[in-house]
Amino acid sequence: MTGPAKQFAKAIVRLPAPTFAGGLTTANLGVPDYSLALVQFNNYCSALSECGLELIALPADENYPDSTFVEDTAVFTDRCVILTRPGAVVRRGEVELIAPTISRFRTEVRVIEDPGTLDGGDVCRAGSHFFIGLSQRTNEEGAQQLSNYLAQFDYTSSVVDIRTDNKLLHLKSGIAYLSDDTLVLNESLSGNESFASFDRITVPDSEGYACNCVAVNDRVLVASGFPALKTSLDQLGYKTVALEMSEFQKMDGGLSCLSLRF
Ligand code: CIR
Repeated sequence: MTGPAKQFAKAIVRLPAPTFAGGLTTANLGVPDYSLALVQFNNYCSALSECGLELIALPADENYPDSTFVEDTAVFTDRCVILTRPGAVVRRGEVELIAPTISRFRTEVRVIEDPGTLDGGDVCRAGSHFFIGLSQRTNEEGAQQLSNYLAQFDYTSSVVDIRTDNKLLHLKSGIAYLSDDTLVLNESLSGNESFASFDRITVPDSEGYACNCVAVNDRVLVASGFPALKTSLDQLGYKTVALEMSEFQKMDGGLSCLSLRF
């Protein structure tokens, strides 16, 4: 139905800024260590390169502590790219900052406009279908604008309301599409009827952070320290690559947030 995982050729990343610890967070896991964040970021970039991706690495911008989480600024598809309007006002300038780079790779560029808000972390592509999370960051107008743009390019979409789930910042905090109609899902989402037709790998609440894994070509990047999900994926034949993410977890960020893959 939705088909194999997307094959990616490139990824845009942005170096964490020295002001990284000043970003938004609800995690209560302490202050991130900037030097360690840089090490973890470099390992993440190496893993993407080993998956065969060419990296477009942008410089740090200390005016935007969360700007390393580039995923929230755009939604890439094969046919178009949609620039977002992040729900957190302090992050809105990140879109303008990255737009010239993004526009180099797609001629069809659309923009989410006021009063819509949308974070890329709320958008999960599953083949030619896109799940759009309604969250504390993405509102109904933003989701509707994205859905309209996607329809113009023959993609389908549906909305998943996670506004009452206080464990999920974004939809992709609790869901990842692997390939061939298989989803990794947080316990709280796995019974949601939106996903009923998919094969589901359910992640226990104790490993909630691990849901944000990323299928990149023939591998799946997973956060280190979450053995239940890694073991399930290994047993199903996925080639997993475990990466330390502790410093990004402290800022509510996961593996998908650190790159725009296309
Ligand atoms: C924020 O709260 O906006 C950042 N500290 C974390 C963003 C994580 N992005 C994502 O899940 N796509």
